[in-house]
Order: sequence, then C-alpha cells, then structure tokens
Amino acid sequence: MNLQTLLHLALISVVFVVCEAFPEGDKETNEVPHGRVSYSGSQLWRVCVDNEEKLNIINELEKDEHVSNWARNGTFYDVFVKQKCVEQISQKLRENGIKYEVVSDNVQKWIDEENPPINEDIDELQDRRGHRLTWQMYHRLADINTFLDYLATSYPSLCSLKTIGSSVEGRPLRVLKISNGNPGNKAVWIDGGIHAREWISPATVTYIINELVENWEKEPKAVHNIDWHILPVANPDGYEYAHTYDRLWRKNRSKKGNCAGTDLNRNFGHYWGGKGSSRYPCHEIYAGSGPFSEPETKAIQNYITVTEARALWKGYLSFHSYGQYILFPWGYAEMYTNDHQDLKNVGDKMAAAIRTASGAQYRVGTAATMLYPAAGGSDDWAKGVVGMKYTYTIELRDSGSYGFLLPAAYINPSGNEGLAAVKVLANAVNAL
Ligand code: 0X9
Ligand code: ZN
Repeated sequence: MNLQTLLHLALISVVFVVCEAFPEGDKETNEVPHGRVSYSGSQLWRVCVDNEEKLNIINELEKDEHVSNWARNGTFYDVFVKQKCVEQISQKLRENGIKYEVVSDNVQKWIDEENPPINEDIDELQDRRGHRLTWQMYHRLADINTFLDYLATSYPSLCSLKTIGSSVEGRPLRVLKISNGNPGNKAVWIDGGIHAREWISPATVTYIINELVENWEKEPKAVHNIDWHILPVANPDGYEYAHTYDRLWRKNRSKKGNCAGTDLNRNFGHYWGGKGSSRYPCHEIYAGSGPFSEPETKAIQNYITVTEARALWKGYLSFHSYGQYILFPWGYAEMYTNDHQDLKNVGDKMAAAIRTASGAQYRVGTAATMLYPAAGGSDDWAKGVVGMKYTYTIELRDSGSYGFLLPAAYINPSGNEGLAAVKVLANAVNAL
C-alpha cells in the first residue's frame, strides 16, 4: 500500500467516524411529527470531479448512508448530503480541493412543492372516465392499478392484464399487454418504477400506455405490429414507501438485517455483482444476495424467458430518472456491443424525436461511459442474456434543477418525450 492510498483511507475513516451511519429506523433527526422522513436542511451539491482521485473520494463517501450520488453530467456530480453531515462533508471536500456549488440548501422544500393538489375533482373524474389518473400529479399505486383495470375492462380485444408475480410485501406486479393479436408480431418490453423515488417514470409509462390505447386506431402500422408488454411499476413496495414514508427511497423493501432493500437495477443476472454494485445491504446500490434474488426481478426474468419465451423479443425500454440520457449496453463495463452502431443510431433517432416533441435535449451513449459502470442492470440482461436487439435505459427529466423531485407540471412534457422514444423504437423493431 503506498502513502497516497494510506492517506486516502485515513481521510475516509475520518469521514465515517464523524458521519457514522445509524441503523434504519433511528428517530434522531430524520422524522417529523407526521411520521415521514424529513429532509429539512439536507442539501444537493454540484461537485466538480475532474480526476480519478476525486472520484474515489466521492465514491467512498457514498458508502455512508448520509451521502448519495444522485446523477452525473460530465465532470459534475450531483451529490446529496443529509443535514446532519453537511458541515463535515463540506470540510472534507475543501480539504481535498474539491469544488462544489449548492444547488439546494433545503431539499425538503422541493419535496413539499413537487406534488401540489390539483383543481380537478378526482372522484368525479373516476365517474366520468373510469379511472383516476390525471397526469397532473403523481398518483399512488392504487390509482395506477384502477387505471390498468379500466383499460383491461374497456378494451378487452386490445388490452390484457397479467399479474406476473408479487413484491416482497405481496403487492401484485402487473403487466399490461397491448396487442392486436397478430401472430407474427414482434415483442417489446417497457418498465417503469424500478427505482422507487423516480416518480416521473411510472407517470411517463402510464402516459405512454394511455396514448397508445386511447388513440390506437390512429397509430401507425409500426405500433400495431408489436405486442407491447408494459410493467408501469416494477417496484411497488418502494413506490408506496416513497409516497408514505421516505421520499428518497431507491431500492425494494426486502429485509436484510438492520438495513432494508436491494437495488433492483443491480440484481439482474448479467455480470451480477460487478463494478458499481455493492455487497453491503445498507448501501444504495446493494446488488442482493445473488442474481434475481428479489421477487420483483425474478418475476420479470420468468415472464420474459419462461411464460413468454416464445415471444419475438426485440426491444426493451426501462424508464428511470434523471439526467436526460438515452443509455444502452454495456453498463457493466466500458465496452461496446458488436452492434454498437445500430444501438447508437436508434438512440440518436430517439433523441431527435424527443427534441422535436418538446425541445428537450437528451444525450445518447453507453451506460458505463456516459454515466458510470454499474453491473446487474436490466438493460444489460435484456441484451446480453435474452438477446434483445434494442435495449435502452432512458433517464427522463430533468438535468439537475430538481433531480428526482421533478414538479408534477413536467409529467406531460416527459410523457410526450417517452412516447416519441417508443415510436422510434417501434419503427426500428419493425425494420428488423
Ligand atoms: O444506476 C442506475 O441504475 C441507472 N441510473 S439511476 O439514476 N436511474 O439510478 C442507470 C442504469 C444504466 N444501465 C446500466 N448500468 N446497466
Ligand atoms: Zn433509476
């Protein structure tokens, strides 16, 4: 071990002593009277990470549960710091010559403002339209489920609903299949809500479903020729937990000793347990005890490779947030697939279509290079194991103004962006 490494380890241990992780459920500074985690005084920083050494420091800090790397944009990393540790982490960064600016000095304010009550009477809406989704606010799981039921009942020749498994806490994992029933159709999978706190994802996926189904007759042939298999909420326990208790929860809700949750996007079986994933259950990127150790990922694997093994799987879209990226394999290492250029071309077309739809700019590239290496992602598995041609992770809005706490007013533009990407994918799949 050289001197530099020793100094580095010393720095990290100091940080750990000061900001020691406390067991889950600790009531210390984390809760407000109405029983939800409060992020009052917690901050989001934009940190300049322009060399390997700084990146190592940031990555080590992230192992502490008070610091979380939210996103990356080139040399800038969005780093979330819990209120309790703001002073200490700030000092550590200064000592190491790492510059940062404060994007928010009170993340709770964003939480309080992102999902305001709307004017529409939702009960009246349910009577009138048969479901409660508005795309003007972020809805609870029950509303999303009513919406899926409504579609299956109202359009029985186009839509069918299947429960493909149950979450850790027993919630159904519900896939809506949209299909005209033609036997030659190719198949595309779409999921949302793998990460609990990325609320724009299920909102966008349900928006896409609504547009496809309600306007089916007007859709082009490319859309009609595909069987769409759509799971809008892949992590329903996490989604509900983020709505009711901890807005910034990422993982599922499996119990592992003192800590809960596996990162479902580290739990898929392609180079499982590799770079950018963790063996420690308390970490945000905990990969689980083995590939597909979680019922949520297991159900997806089983549906795609067993129940629907005979489907002509050609496309896979996983909606996440945030950063405005269209990412494709590989995510586990900075390497290119042998059809890299095909994936890049279709990704570029998606970005162009999004630009036309809303003006927003999305960047296109491989996940490990554009973002960070992270093994066990769903996109890598869909490509590397299932062999689907076009597999993408789309990181929706925004590019760092609100991060995961995107105000509900952006659901509609985001939905249109998702829809634009889906239509490009439909054309690409049809052309195969
Ligand atoms: O880290 C992730 O799982 C994704 N980013 S997020 O901020 N939504 O958590 C990116 C996944 C990209 N794909 C792979 N690394 N395979
Ligand atoms: Zn995500």
